[in-house]
Amino acid sequence: MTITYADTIPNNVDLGSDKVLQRALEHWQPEFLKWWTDMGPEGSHSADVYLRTAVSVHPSGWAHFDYVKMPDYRWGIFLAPGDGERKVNFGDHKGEPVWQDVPGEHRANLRRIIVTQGDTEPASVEQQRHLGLTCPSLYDLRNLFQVNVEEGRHLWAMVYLLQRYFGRDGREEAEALLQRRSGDRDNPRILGAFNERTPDWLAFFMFTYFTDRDGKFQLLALAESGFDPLARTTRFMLMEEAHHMYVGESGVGRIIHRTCEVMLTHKTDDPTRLRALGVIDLPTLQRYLNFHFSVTIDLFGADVSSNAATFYSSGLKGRYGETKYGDDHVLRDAMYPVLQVIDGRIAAGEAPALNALNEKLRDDYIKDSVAGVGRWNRIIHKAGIPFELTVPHKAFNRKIGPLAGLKLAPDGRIVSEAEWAARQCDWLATEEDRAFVASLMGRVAAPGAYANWISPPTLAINKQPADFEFVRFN
Ligand code: BYC
Repeated sequence: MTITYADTIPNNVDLGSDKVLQRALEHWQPEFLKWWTDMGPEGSHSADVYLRTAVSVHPSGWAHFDYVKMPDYRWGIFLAPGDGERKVNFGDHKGEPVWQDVPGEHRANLRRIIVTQGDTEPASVEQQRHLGLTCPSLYDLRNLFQVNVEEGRHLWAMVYLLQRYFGRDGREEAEALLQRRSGDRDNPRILGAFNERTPDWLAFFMFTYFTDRDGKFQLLALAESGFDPLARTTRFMLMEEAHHMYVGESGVGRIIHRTCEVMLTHKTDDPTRLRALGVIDLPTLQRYLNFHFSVTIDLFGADVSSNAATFYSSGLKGRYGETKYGDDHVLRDAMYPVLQVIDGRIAAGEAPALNALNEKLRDDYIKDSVAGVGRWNRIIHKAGIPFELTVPHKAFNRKIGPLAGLKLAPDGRIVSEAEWAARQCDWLATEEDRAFVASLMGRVAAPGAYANWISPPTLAINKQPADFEFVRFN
């Protein structure tokens, strides 16, 4: 069978003219579809979903809405436009023209970065695959599916780079991306957070708020890359990532809104009563937040990392907003604050800025995360409720880097093993919290209907009303 990929895969990389790439994709696409059938959203394959499909990189083309069956979604390959003049703007190659091909000496590191990025995309689809069965509304179901197909497209974006620029190694890596499985004991996904479960919709909204935001910051750092195809690919991915974070922020915001409404109507802040009234109490939200925040900040890697220094010096991965810095963009003489553990206590320290680039990106990420938590707090304050959500201390519940394993309260106070054991249930979502949240999850799938524990959106998608039939079941 001849498949005309240039037609079925919307792209701006002239797929039709590259026979080697075409053959590689011919081999990979059926494997991808098999993976989607086995590991993609459960029970969704025959539904018509009102999806946004990117058909070109132009403003009029990347948000094309229509009903689509997800297995027929056109996973396109897009690079943001290049200007032909771009120079490497940091590291040892600063000032040289960007690379249109992979420099031999950086091949292994580039491959590793692309594979790590690529691995997160199918991982998140696997983590979310059962959620459709318990959607709180058709609007939310559609958003979940939108996120899922776009993560699939982001996998395509990384697989395109692997297959186009890394020959046989790239083809093997592309296959391995479909073989690892989130949470699998023998063949897990690469990074920790992508092996956690996303068992309920509160976890999904927290994940899309916090963990997709790691995506934003990592992609922004890769968008600075001296390897131009990677920079241009990630720049286009960022446009989709913004919607995923919006799903998370507005999802948590709508849960808070609904909880506050019930708190005011029933004049209570008692978690037990609120749970009996079928909404998620604010302390439970805080414990979920603490979990997702701490697991996500681990994704930035160790505070001091020679890998990070190498990625930067060799021009592969820059800083978030690299060109906005007024420094030398080489960082050989600069220092950066990091936390140290001395005699079991946390102390302020310093590390060479080059080695502390993971920490720098984590700090940028934390600032951005805190801003959205402030917007959630505005909903609570507007309701006149004296409660404030906060992000925990950055050393809280860490598993990666020198802070890993420290026993800390969310406010940063070092606690004894005994206090940790006794209070952990106040700080991190417990099995009982998760069981309660799971008990609320039931499928609400009539147009315009919303589960009791979440408010309808103030704005639906593509100017459609909140009672639009976002998903049609067949
Ligand atoms: N879990 O030197 P270090 C997204 C490993 S999210 C497990 O600090 P490095 C998305 C590390 O591999 C964005 N292992 O590492 C969001 C290394 O192993 P080896 C994804 C970890 O290389 C939602 C060792 O520990 N993109 O797009 O400086 C939905 C030493 O660590 C972890 C990227 O991450 C961990 N959390 O930094 C869908 C960008 N952290 O070599 C999608 C590409 C570290 O000793 N990746 N290790 O075997 C990178 O830039 C880097 O790989 C990292 C790690 C920043 C992740």
